[in-house]
Amino acid sequence: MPLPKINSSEEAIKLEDQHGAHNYHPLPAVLSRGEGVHVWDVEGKKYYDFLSAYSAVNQGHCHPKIVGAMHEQASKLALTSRAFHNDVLGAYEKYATEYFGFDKLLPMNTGAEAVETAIKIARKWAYERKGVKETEAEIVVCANNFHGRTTTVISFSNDEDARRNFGPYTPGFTKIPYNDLDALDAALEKNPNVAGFLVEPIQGEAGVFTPADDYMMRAKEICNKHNVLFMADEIQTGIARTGGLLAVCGHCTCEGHCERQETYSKPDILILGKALSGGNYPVSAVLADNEVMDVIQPGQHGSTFGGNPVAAAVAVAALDVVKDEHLIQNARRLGKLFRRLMDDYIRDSNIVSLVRGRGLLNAIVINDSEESSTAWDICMALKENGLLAKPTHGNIIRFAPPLVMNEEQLRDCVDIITSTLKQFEK
Ligand code: IF1
Repeated sequence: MPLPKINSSEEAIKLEDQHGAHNYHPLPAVLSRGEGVHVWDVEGKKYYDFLSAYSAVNQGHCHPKIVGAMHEQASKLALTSRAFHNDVLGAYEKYATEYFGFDKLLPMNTGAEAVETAIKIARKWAYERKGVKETEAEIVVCANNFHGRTTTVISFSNDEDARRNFGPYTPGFTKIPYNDLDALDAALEKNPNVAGFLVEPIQGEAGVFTPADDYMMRAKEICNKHNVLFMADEIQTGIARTGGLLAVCGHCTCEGHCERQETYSKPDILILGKALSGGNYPVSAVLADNEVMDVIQPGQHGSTFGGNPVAAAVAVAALDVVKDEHLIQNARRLGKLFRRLMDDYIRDSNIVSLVRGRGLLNAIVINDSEESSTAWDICMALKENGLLAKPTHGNIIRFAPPLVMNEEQLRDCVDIITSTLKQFEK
């Protein structure tokens, strides 16, 4: 039976409400088409997408090169499982490991699966390479982290909505304050059983918290000092989003891995997802060098779809687009322009207290309580004015457009945002 045609947004929302689990509270926009920086709803209204599916659609909606690669591979060979080889996976793994500068890649599907995989690798490395006693490995994480929604991952979350009533929780995690190097050093000094430090280079869901410029570099040094794996979750910050190939690349804007990276804090374990496929297909990956990745031997980890031919073909095309269209430079340049234009507005605003971020991952803090509906109301007004964004926590609105946006479009979006905010000035 073909998918029934949806004739109105209201009809679509009713169907979801009646037949779908209520695990989200979306803005009442029912999208039916996407192209580049724009999406259209069922009634044909056009919007700028200023969320990019939480930084998955960095390359723009339905990029022809990525969709073409997906269609071609899906029409030829979609899934073999890893019980057999296929003629795409190895080529993708070679391409991606050279692209990011690591020896090996372990392919998975969702971000949370990649985080779980990284946790398993770190623990196994601790037992088999560091000499930690079996079952006593500890992983240090940061307060206000977001690394996904599987049971182990929410075990170390402090977001009550994400965690409450999902116990019993997985042990083996120590929480420290974000952006606090002394706390990291103390935690690693105190516990010789620490396997890894799992951290977001910028805390996205927490409200786009950008740490001190040298936080990643010095955290890596502290991890090295204590023989602890530095595990970077770049699922949201990676792949050009923050104006570098990775957020841990610091100020380097090279369009791929380069050795000249005095500000590059190379992770021992790199975790990718979201924009690894440009938002066209669930593709995630864990990258590491041999001395870490080789703790995984046949039969010890995997997934039905992990490394499937379509995912491999899509990821290669998605990474090509990042280079072909110079998305790193564009994100850096337009991100600076966005924050400058927003700062010009904020100077005289009483509704916005600040704008923060790096590259095209930014957020504004609304001058109201976390419990107020102001941020939501502003996003509803933005929707009416043709721009889609959504609050993260309470009074913070994240702004993350596709990285293919041009300056004229960005200026148009800033005009929409500031004119909408003016409606809420007190
Ligand atoms: C939701 C936001 C939340 C992530 C980082 C791992 C994952 C994510 C740094 C897991 C996923 C998504 C999940 C989505 C909303 C969005 C999100 F931060 F991006 F806004 F929730 F915090 N590491 N982030 O950001 O990847 O399994 O989703 O592929 O769950 O509501 P995933």
